[in-house]
Amino acid sequence: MIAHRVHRDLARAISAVENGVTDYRGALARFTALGSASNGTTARKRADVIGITGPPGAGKSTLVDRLIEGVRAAGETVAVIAVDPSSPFTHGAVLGDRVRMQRHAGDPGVFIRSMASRSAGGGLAPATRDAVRLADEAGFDVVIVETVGVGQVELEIVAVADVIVVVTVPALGDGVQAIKAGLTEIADIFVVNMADRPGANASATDLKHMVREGKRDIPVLQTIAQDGTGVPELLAALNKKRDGDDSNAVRAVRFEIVRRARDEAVRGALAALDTPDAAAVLDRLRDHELTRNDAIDALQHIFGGTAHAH
Ligand SMILES: Nc1nc2c(ncn2[C@@H]2O[C@H](COP(=O)(O)OP(=O)(O)O)[C@@H](O)[C@H]2O)c(=O)[nH]1
Ligand SMILES: [Mg+2]
Repeated sequence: MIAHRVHRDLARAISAVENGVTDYRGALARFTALGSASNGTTARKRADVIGITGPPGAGKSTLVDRLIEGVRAAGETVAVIAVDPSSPFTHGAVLGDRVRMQRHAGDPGVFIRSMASRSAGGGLAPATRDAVRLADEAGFDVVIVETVGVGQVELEIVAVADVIVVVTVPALGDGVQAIKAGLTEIADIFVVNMADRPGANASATDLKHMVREGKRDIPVLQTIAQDGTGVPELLAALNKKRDGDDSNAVRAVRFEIVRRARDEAVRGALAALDTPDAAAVLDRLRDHELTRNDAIDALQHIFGGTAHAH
């Protein structure tokens, strides 16, 4: 069980990282209940982080609610971080998530937190990763991260999750196509939710065919999140992945290294754009002395020079 003060400190620590007041380490130092929860004499097992991603409305939150139930029934504690990529000012879906999982409020073995994803490009905000680590420090056995799968977001879940469940729904039409565009690389388990709707078998069969073309063995399951049908099978598949080898760690580290390189390159480009040389090119662009392509070529030249100078 997780002590009340740990819940309180975890909530405060996540707010602090979300608001940019501090980072993960700073939060640990400030909210000491988190550290003391995990700084026992014996080495503590890290939390298993389960990523749940898929299109809006696929039933992810409903499914997470069922998973909470299953994890608790097995005697484990669980923290849920629900990331909503919509505007931080319109907490609509975030509120919806809270309502859906509300029945677990009051259970000290369950922590639920919604976060707005504010990073540019709709990616998982760095605060999300910090929140996951803080929930781990707080001593939860399982951390579930729900993200709306849009473009980069479902890829970024790779960096935080040990197991990734991609949730889809029957007969999305081009849904399977969209999934083909990269999701087979990140999915450890496919779920066709809303199996009470027509087309579920066909969708599952499509996915199974697709999986067979790839190298990895990805189970394809059907669920009805609303009544819990198929959830025991999903829990079993999750437990099997949790007990398996840590191949996802390799993937996560690769992803993180590439991400850092990309961030570094972006910082470099922004700095180069701030130089007087670049400003002069942009002035000439504004004054119609250069075309856009000319300006881009000129700036590339400057960036190349900057890169060599370093
Ligand atoms: N028919 C049906 N509806 C479902 C199922 N699972 C969830 N829903 C409903 O679908 C809507 C969206 O669910 P939600 O969990 O918020 O989806 P999310 O946006 O992916 O988190 C809600 O009204 C749910 O009650 C299901 O298996 N079958
Ligand atoms: Mg949701």
